[in-house]
Amino acid sequence: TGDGQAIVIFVLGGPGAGKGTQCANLVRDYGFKHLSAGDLLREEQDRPGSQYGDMIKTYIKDGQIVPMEVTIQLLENAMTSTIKENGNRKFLIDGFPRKMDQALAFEEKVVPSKFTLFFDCPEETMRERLLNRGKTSGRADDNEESIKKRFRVFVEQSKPVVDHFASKGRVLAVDAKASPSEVYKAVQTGFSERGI
Ligand code: UP5
Ligand code: MG
Repeated sequence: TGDGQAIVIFVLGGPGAGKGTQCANLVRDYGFKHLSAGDLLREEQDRPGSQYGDMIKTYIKDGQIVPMEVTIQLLENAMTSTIKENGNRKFLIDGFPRKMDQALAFEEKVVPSKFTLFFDCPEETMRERLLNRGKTSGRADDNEESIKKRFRVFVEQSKPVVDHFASKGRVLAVDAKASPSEVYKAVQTGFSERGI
């Protein structure tokens, strides 16, 4: 694919843990390209003529995980065009992999990740953040019902991915309850400990 030399950090954490917020800081200070799987799916959903639009819409509203072929293809396309356009090979892949099969497929077919940055946050805190954001976000899944489903999918399917990587010593876990700037400080400390 030509993405073989890319440096990939997976950014995981429950819905509303602050993945997107912290990725923006890392883009500013470290020159990463931020690829949010959720954002890419929402863009594909809205792309005129997309054969996946309706499917993606249904999955997102239900908090379910879109079949991995679609998401991996969107990520690979975005990586390839970033590398081609500006030579940047440093990627934060946010909100992916969300399921064990996705983790294995991506690391085998695209590129192994350097490590996973995990934002650890209690559900109650995430819930408050999402309901608050839902007042203005326009996101179809920022409502009580969808949030409940997203939490369940995270616990049952996505957290096991984090646990798997952690068992191999491949996770930088950060407490995500504090203010954005305090969380970011912990991220920076962890990055410098890893030579980044
Ligand atoms: N906020 C952030 N940090 C804060 C802090 N420290 N203190 C106080 N407030 C804080 O933050 C959420 C809100 O909290 C914001 O208002 C922010 O200001 C505030 P954000 O940074 O957006 O959190 P994030 O973790 O990015 O939350 P997000 O809602 O994006 O997480 P999800 O994982 O639920 O969403 P995502 O877009 O990744 O996925 C959506 C759906 O897409 C999934 O449910 C699934 O259906 C589908 N999907 C797939 O199928 N496959 C994939 O691979 C990826 C997604
Ligand atoms: Mg996000």
